[in-house]
Amino acid sequence: MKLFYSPGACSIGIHVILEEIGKPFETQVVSTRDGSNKKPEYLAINPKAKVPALLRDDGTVLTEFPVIAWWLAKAHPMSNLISVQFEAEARTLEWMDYLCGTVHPQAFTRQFRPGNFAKDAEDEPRVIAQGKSLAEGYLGVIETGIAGQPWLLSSGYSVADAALFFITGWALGRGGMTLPPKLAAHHAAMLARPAVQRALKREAN
Ligand SMILES: N[C@@H](CCC(=O)N[C@@H](CS)C(=O)NCC(=O)O)C(=O)O
Repeated sequence: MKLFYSPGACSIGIHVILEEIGKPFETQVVSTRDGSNKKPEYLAINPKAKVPALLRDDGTVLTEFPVIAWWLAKAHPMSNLISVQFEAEARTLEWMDYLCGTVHPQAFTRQFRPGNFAKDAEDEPRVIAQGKSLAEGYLGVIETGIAGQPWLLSSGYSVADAALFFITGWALGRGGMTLPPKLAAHHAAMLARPAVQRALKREAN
């Protein structure tokens, strides 16, 4: 398998999941900062021009964070990255959809790429402020919904925690936010995991 990622992007969550699984995998940096994701070489791999993308051993490429995470967890059941209980699996997917489909684009893409939303350059500060305000609200929803102490789900650590990790990382880093207590504990617990440390180290190189 090969993961296409951009350092510091949401792809860190899939990077963490691959490290948790522990099977050998390759990585290729596709920087979204320098626009490498829009170059023909990468568009041939993922026409959506987004990271993460996962090249699987059968030569096919899977995209969309929640789907890659779900597929990796189901393909490696011994890693215990998603509950085998029907309801808990649904809750895992529910969290990943919220984190990747709402919190990521509405709160953080607004702040980091305001030009995607603004009418013109003068409108960008309004878009950033809107992103910050949405982020506060969304983090409040997650804080209230954390059931696992420190993990998101009472069923235990899962791929949804890897998705939350990129959100808390952005909130603390480029977002300049202070995390509420349960989210701060979640982030600290993630940082203590050897798989997370390995992924962060590779992305820093
Ligand atoms: N729906 C996609 C979104 C992925 C996404 O937006 N990735 C960002 C990095 S965090 C990206 O590739 N941005 C590049 C761009 O929009 O130019 C998913 O869940 O995987």
